[in-house]
Amino acid sequence: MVMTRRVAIGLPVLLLADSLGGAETADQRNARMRWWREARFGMFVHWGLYSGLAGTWEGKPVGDRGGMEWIQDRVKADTETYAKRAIPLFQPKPGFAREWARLAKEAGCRYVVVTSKHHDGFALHDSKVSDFDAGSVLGRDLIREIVDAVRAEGLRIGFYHSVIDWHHDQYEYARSKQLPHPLKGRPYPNGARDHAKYVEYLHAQVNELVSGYGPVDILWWDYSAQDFQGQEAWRAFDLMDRVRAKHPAIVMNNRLFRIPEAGFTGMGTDAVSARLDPKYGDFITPEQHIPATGMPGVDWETCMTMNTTWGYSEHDHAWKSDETLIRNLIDIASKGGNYLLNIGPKSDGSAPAESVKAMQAIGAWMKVNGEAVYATAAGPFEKLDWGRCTQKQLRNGKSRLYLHVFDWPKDGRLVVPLANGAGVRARLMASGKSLPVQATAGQISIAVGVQAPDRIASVIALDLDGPPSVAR
Ligand code: JFZ
Repeated sequence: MVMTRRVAIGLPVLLLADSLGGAETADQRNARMRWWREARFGMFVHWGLYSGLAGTWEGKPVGDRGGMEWIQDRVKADTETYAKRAIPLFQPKPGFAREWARLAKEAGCRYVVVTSKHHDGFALHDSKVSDFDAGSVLGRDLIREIVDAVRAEGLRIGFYHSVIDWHHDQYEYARSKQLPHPLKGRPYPNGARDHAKYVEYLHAQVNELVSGYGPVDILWWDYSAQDFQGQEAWRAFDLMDRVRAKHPAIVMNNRLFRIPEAGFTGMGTDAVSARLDPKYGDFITPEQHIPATGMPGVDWETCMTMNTTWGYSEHDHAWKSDETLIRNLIDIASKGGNYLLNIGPKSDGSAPAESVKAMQAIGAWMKVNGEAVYATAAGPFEKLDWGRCTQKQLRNGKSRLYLHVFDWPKDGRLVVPLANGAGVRARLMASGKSLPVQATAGQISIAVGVQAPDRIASVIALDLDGPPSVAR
């Protein structure tokens, strides 16, 4: 049978699409993406051999900014040297995964994406096609431990999987000028390489990850270059088909490719555009920044570190404040995107104290205001001086706006540029208290009092009898 680009999602009506060899319909895609869109908030985890090195090499800090998960490339070490230093330091404690899962749950995350393999090529699962993996080195299947813990908290699980692989002796790193490699510029130490053999290995390891761990909800690929990407570099379409054959409802990002049709305008973490043909993936991945106007018309997720490194570094103390992290979450949701916020656990799996504190602060805010983030859509206003807005459609044509107030009005009156505000009902999310509303031409004024309930962001719910009409 010819495998279509989209394997039917398994509902009878969807099998028709597959049997007709058709692509997934918009309704089918919306049904598959629904949980992800409603989730809005996930926890990213970067953890591997680099975590034990912690940004230190030969007793000296490699730096105090930037990704220390790249330490092997930053010190230009070959895999043998890197492994010899890093493996003895990588000592996952029992129960590390349960701590992660509980932290994600407490923070209000709905999914967890963990690095099954980063660029160094070390696999966290017990791989039968590699000896550079947790099974061979530790006698443990760390992915199994993580998947079980995440599911036990009722969260969705995703794998970040790097197609770049600095350890594999058939990976032809000279094929790209843009992709990094610790040996770049030097001849292959083992003579001629056959990249097709590496791609076979890549597919075999991905097949292990989508075959042995139950339902996988997200495949977070990373990353391609303009000069080496897609089917040529990774047999990308075959890889996506292989994954979808096992998990028809899985959600995948766009990073197997680096072309305009896949949402890329060049290299660099902000070289993204709101253009995505679903055959290249399901969502766009702005990294370390929030697109100023969101990415209308496509699914997107901003991934971000809490300091400046994805993998743990004992030298990076540039932690973002709770205010910044919570307002990022709100800003992203107000533009219709997801927030994938990273923790970089230490070599034993414990999360840095600063990360725990930040995730707990976010969780405390979400406990009160989560309704204003989960399952919301981008707000209708282009710009609000005092904060952000998310919205929901309610039954029988009614709608609800969530006003996230960052700067509380000193005069106690919050002005909203709503043209059809007559009869609107306002209440404070924190207390449920109703608030008086005056509607005049082209705006409403809500008597909110002079004391903000939350110094970071206070939410007011506005119920309308129809869709909002924004004053021009
Ligand atoms: C990639 C990884 O290199 C990084 O370590 C981390 O895992 C992040 C989430 O994903 O970051 C990138 C990807 C692409 C570019 C730069 C950093 N690029 O195209 O310049």
